[in-house]
Amino acid sequence: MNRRQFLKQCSAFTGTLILSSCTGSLTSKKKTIKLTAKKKPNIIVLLTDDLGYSDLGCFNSEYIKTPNLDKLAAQGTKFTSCYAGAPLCSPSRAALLTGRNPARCGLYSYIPSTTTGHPMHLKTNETTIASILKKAGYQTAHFGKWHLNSSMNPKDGQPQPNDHGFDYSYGVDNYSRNSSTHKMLDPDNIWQNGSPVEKVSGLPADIYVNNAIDWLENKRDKNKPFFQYICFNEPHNPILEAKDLPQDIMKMYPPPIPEKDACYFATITNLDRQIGRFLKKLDELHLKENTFVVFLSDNGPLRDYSQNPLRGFKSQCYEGGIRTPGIIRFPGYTKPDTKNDEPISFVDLAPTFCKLAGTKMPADRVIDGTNILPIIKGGKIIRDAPLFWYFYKISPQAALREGDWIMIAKLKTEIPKSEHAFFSSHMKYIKKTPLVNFELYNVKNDIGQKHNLAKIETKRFEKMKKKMLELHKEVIAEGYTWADSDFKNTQWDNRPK
Ligand SMILES: [Ca+2]
Repeated sequence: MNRRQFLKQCSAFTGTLILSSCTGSLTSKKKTIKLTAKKKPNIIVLLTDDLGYSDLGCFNSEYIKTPNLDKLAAQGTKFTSCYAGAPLCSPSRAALLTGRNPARCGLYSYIPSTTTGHPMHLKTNETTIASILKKAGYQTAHFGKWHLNSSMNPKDGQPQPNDHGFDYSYGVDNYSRNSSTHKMLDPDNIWQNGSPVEKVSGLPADIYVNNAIDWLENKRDKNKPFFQYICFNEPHNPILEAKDLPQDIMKMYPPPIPEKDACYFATITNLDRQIGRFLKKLDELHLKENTFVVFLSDNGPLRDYSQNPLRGFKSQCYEGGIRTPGIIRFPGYTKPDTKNDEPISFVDLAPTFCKLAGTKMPADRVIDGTNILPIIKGGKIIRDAPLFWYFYKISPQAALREGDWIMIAKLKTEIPKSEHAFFSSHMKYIKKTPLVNFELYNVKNDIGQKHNLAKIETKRFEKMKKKMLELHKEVIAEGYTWADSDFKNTQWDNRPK
């Protein structure tokens, strides 16, 4: 029985059974955790952009100073096998918000930036965790990079954060940018709840933390729980220039460190400083104890060395593209200064937040993630299906993790590199191209994926290959087909057919 048939069968039973079976939380029943807090916990996601696995002090960076995130890790748990939803921005964010493989949601690649009218977006028939939490009595607020549509102007007709369950939104479609200087400094493309905001002075991390603090202090109803989804632009390219960064931070990275590297390091240290300012405000507002905080990166880095000791980069399904630094602090659940190497993924967040809020994920669709509270508490779970990644653009295009093992595969042919954006003509390729060249790694012993054990672990290889092929077939069959008509009257029409 495949998972879709299973889902169909589930729907004959009661809601409780549907949820527990289809999200894999039957297993977690064995280790039931009762939420004893009278008040529903607040939930905060701190999401960075293209931050590498070794770009934080607490994740073994040789150079980059991140005292505030190191402190957060010391107060909670560092997750060393934490996976993004995809090796690229838009699909990864779709996975975080829906708990589903992004290909199921029709998010196959990044959404080209601002005013281009690219049609790909997160459709409103997807149910986000913000919508679910809102129904459960939460206030929901989004800050910063959205990247699930190509325009934050509601008149352009694409769903906005407000259409996906956020009561409040203050951010940008993709980059924060000043239209005159084309820099991230002093952006003039921020939208607030569907209306444009005048130019705002400063760096994006400072601006979004200012707004997130203002929301906490002045805009929310203090009697209700909240969900803050704070999405930073840093340290994504273009890297900020030395003169635009705080000078006291630049002085931490003097020559002979090359200026380009110094600016990258300083960008992350400033990001850390802003996150520290935000966390200090949580303390001052006495919110620390009943708040679940998770820190993540949406995908691996482009910059060499930032991925160490992993293989591969952003856009690839090797570990360097999908494994991210993960930190969770949730007093009473996480033990201070602990490290956890159990695999967890963006798709697990929505089911976990549902559990925290005492509510359920939608029962009418496949949810790929699982409630990971047992892991956060130091235990283990058995998943209903292995974690699976698929990103059609760059080889290798698929990964499947089961226990300590990860299988990698490539698509039989590749889309020409010149076709960087997603076009409707790619649909045929996405739907029809088979996976080939399977590789197998034990990432517990071989985190750098240097030793392909496909010809040694033959039984495991065949078993995992079968599961990967099944999952690939399933998510591709479910994913929306973007048609030529979706691209009509946009500047993306008349592209390669
Ligand atoms: Ca990214």
